[in-house]
Parts: sequence; structure tokens; C-alpha cells
Amino acid sequence: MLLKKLGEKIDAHRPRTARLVKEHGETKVCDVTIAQAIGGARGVRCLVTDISYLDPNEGIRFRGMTIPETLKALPKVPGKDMPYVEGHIWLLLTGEVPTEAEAKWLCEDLKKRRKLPDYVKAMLRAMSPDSHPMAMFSAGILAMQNSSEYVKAYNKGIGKMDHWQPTLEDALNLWAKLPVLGAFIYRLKYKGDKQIKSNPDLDMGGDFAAMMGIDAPYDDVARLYFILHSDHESGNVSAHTGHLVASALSDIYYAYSAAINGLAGPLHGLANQEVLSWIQDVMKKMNNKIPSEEEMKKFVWDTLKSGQVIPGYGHAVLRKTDPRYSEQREFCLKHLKNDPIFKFVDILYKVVPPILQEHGKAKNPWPNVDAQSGVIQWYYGLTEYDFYTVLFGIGRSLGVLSNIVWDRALGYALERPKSVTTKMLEDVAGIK
Ligand code: HAX
Repeated sequence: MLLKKLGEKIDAHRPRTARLVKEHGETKVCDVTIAQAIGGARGVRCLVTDISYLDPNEGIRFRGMTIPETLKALPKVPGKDMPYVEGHIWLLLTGEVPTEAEAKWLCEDLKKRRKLPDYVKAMLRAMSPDSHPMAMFSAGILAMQNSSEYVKAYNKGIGKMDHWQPTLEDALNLWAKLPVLGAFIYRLKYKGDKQIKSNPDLDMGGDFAAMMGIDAPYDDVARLYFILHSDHESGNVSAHTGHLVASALSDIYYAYSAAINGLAGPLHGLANQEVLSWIQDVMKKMNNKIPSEEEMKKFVWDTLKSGQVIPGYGHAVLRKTDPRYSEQREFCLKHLKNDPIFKFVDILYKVVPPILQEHGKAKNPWPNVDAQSGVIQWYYGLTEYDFYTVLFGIGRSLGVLSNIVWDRALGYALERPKSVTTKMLEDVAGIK
């Protein structure tokens, strides 16, 4: 069903890419300044994706739809507020909102692929007990590389036009296994290795919540969380890493393990863990009393003066409050309005932006997705905040792997930007 639909979409898309390269290949998209070359290529337009687009003011659109539009349009899991995560995968891959039958079809297909190999479990059990869950998650993904269908097909000499098909097969296998892998790591590390088996009656979000051992509405939290974190166009560290590694025709296991390593950085996905640890620190100093706005301002300034960033605030592209933050805030207002950590987070929302503006460094003083996500997890009993970025990593796979399938379908090139020396930049600048 999916293979046929995606095949049609790919056939329709290929001539557009081919025409752009053939007839307009020399047309300029943008110039690169010295500040951009030194400053992490901010704003340089040199990646192409149709799966999501990030507008600095409006935030993310998945296949042209805002977050509220996406959540409204996707088929809902019966009796639940949130849609099938599997339906979102269908949307990202094909660009079409699935019918209920299509979402259910993909849900059933993925159920058959969930089994985590025993050697992966043994390897994770052999890792040091103080390994970070993200290191375990990345290692678990990499360990499954031996099962790549893409590698098998490549070794048999599959034609370039067909590369996307075994890549899709790898993506489906990995999507099905990631929630199982994540929950296994959680229960191994924090619950004495008392594992809960995957339940074939449940969809991806429901099964993940059940394997974690957390009751409803955590199933809807998982669905919302995976969808919100799914994609943020192609230039962010995790998506870009996945694309870069896959551009060498490395398979999806190599590419996504690498993407996870990038997500594990505190300036990227790890910020959700940092937010909670920062808040816990403030709470400890306040003897668990909710600080006044004045007291909170002092904590924020103290953090800035010590040379640290305020986790959960700022963004490389966004210039307004992240709609992923707003969507989670709505959820909090509905389900956990009186939670003390939510109150903390809400005071921060009031005090941090004006302070960052006065501080004068951050281009965007507003909160990003990570400022709000930990509080929900904590409320539902997931207090081991080292684990939060694994949740992000399960969600981010939806977009990154969809992109890699399309990279293969459109035959995107090996990524290889050009570097220059400092002397060359000084020459360009006319510095003697
Ligand atoms: N607190 C304090 N200073 C901040 C800041 C913050 N939240 N955000 C940016 N700044 C500082 C930068 O450190 C930089 O200082 P220097 O000139 O001394 O290096 C300056 O403001 C300019 O930075 P910028 O151009 O506004 O931001 P960047 O594009 O360089 O970086 C970051 C974007 C998200 C990394 C940055 O805003 C940050 O460090 N935020 C805190 C960490 C965080 O929340 N990360 C998660 C982002 C969302 C995400 O990817 N999730 O996965």
C-alpha cells in the first residue's frame, strides 16, 4: 500500500528535481558571507527537503501544515485525543494525510517489525551502568546495522533509481524497533531490568507507554511528543547529520546512530534534560517553594553571569515562541495546570525573554520545544531526566528517516561542501 503510493509520488517528483538541475542549475540561491562561513553556516540555503519547512516567525510546518492543522487532520487512535504516530509517518513520507485505513495499515505493518534482537539486549546489558541512555540508544541502533536490507540490495548491485525501496524497508524496521529499544533501555537502566513486553494490540504510542509502564494519558503524551519532535527541516544537527552520513550511501542504521550522537549535545536535544536539571537546582535552592518573579529573575541572571546559557531558550532559526512549546503548554494547561514544575516553567516564560533581551546576546529570547517538554514527562512519573533525549530521538526518526528515503529516491549527491583557510578569508576581506 505504502510502497505503491510512495512510488507514485516519487515518479511524479523526479522530473521537477531533474528540470531544476538541468535548466536552472546555475541560478543562485544565496551568497555566503564570512560570518556565515565561520558561524556554523547559519542561514545558508544549501539543503533541499519537502518534508517540513521552518519559518522563523511561524515555526514548523509538516508537509505544509502547522502543528494544530496536522494534529487535527491526522486520523485519531480510537478513544484517544491524539492521532496515530503511524499516520504522521505516512504524511511525512507521502505528503498526503492518510485515510484511517491507511494509518491503520501502516500501524499493522510496523507491529510485525517490532522485535528487538536478543544480541542488542545482551550488548546493552553489557554496557557500563553509568552509560548515558543516548549512548545506549545510539549503540543499539548501530548494533542492528547487520540487518540492513539496503546493504544487501546494494551488494547485489541494485540500480540507483531503486535505492529508495530497500531504504524504506530499513526505515520501517527501525521505526518499529525504536520505541521498543527506548523502553528497553529505560527499564534496564532505571527499573532493575524488569521488562514489559510489547503488546501487538497497541499502536506505536500506546505500546511505548505500556512498555514504559506508565498509564494513560501517557499514551497520548507519547503520540504528541513523537509527532511534535518529528522534523524541523534539514539543517538542524540531528537531521543534517543523518542526511550527511546517508549521502555517502551509508545505510539508515549508520546514519541514524550518527544523528542520535548529534542530538545528544546540550545545545540541541539534550537541552530538555538540562532544563529539568536547571529547574531542580533552583527548586532545591528555594526549598521547593515556588519562587517569586523577582527571585526567579535572580536565578536567571546568576546563570547568565556564570557564563552558561538558559536551557530551553533561543534558537538558531526561530525568532518567536516555538509552536512546539505552545502546543505542549496547552497540554499542560489542560492536564497539569497546578503542577509545581509547570508553575516554574510558566514563571520562566514571563521572566526569561525580557532578561535575554536586556542581556543582548541571544537573537531569539523566546522558548523552544525543550523548555516545556520535560515538565510533562516529570508529571507522568518519568523523573529520570537523563532519558528525555531518547524520547526526542524516537520522535526525530520520523522526519530524518523519511528524508533519507527521499534523498535516495531523488538521487541526492554525496554532501561535500568546500572549506577555505583563514588566510583566504583575510584575502577576500582585503586584510593585509
Ligand atoms: N541563554 C544565554 N545565551 C544565549 C542563549 C540562551 N538561551 N541563546 C543564545 N545565547 C547566546 C549564544 O550563546 C551566543 O553567545 P556568544 O556570542 O557568546 O557565542 C549569542 O547568544 C548568539 O547566539 P544566537 O545566534 O542567538 O544563537 P545560535 O544560533 O548560535 O544558537 C542555540 C542557538 C539554540 C544553540 C542557543 O540559543 C542556545 O544555546 N540555547 C540554549 C540551549 C537550548 O535550548 N538548545 C535547544 C535548541 C532547540 C533544539 O535544537 N532542540 O533540540
